[in-house]
Amino acid sequence: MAAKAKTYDLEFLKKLYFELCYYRRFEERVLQAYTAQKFAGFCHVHIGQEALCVGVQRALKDTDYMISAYRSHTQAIAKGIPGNEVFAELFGRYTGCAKGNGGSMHMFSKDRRFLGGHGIVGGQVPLAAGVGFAINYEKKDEIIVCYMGDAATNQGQFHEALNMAATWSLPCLFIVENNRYGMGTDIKRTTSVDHLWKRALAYDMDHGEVDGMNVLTTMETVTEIVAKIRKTKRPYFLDAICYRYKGHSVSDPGLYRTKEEMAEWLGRDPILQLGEYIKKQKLMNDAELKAVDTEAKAKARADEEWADEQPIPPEDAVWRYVYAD
Ligand SMILES: Cc1ncc(C[n+]2csc(CCOP(=O)(O)OP(=O)(O)O)c2C)c(N)n1
Ligand SMILES: [Mg+2]
Repeated sequence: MAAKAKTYDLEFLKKLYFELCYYRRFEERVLQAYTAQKFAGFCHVHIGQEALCVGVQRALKDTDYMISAYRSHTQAIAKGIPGNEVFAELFGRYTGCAKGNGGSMHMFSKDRRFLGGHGIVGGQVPLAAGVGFAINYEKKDEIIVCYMGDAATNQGQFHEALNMAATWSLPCLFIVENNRYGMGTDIKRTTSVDHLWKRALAYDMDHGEVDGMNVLTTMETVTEIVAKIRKTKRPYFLDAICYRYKGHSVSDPGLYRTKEEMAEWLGRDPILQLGEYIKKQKLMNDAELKAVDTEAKAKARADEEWADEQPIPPEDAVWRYVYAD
């Protein structure tokens, strides 16, 4: 782990470690539940990319907004939607965060300011610019974080939205979760630039790159960026380097990746890295780290068990929420 000047106390590091483990264990249960046909539709997990969602959330206020793509179960939890309501949403239950209407790709909470869960690649990017416009219009101090995948940066609407965000100086933090693949396609085959932050140059937008596998580096970098956005009201484009350990979706066996590549990235596992850092600081030992993980596993299990008991929506609910109230 990058040795930063800052030091963190045990309680804080333990919380970060718990969150990383919880998101991992949560998603493992999601995969098992899908395989056991407890729910249908698409299912994209975030396993391997947890450091980003933990690190970014630490830099935000509850009043900030977040919007994302379809790989967003754990981002929704990080933004404050309880894990049991995310699980219930996966199962299409009435107490799910979107009343069972959304499912895996469409987590949503107006109260928690998590504005989806979007299945159209890049579809959330202009929406984020719109929210940024509204924040400015209402003269608020909030920002919006807009996550997207690397492939989304080849979408037309991405470029239109970045242009407007830069032109109108909107308080948007665009974060590319650069896991280097769009479904099974290596970005080298589809993308003209070697570093995705270069996309921002075309719009004269502030930009940077971060090791998105390292939770402390991510948290520190994003905290600085968010402070800058609040101060300057200018948008920022962050290329966050990361890797997903599972297939694009549950139906993808991932045959386009080599064992060597996978092994290299497994060596950078965010949970492993933070654990090593904590041990090096002599704050916890292996057994204590394992106890945190066990607690995380139990929480993920309780979320699913709660969701199992929840009611399905009543029949007339199918007619509700078709149009906004
Ligand atoms: C406009 C559009 N085109 C194609 C698809 C099909 N599709 C779904 S996910 C995906 C790849 C996206 O990859 P990336 O943006 O890198 O996100 P990741 O899955 O790696 O998180 C594609 C092409 C879609 N959902 N929307
Ligand atoms: Mg990708």
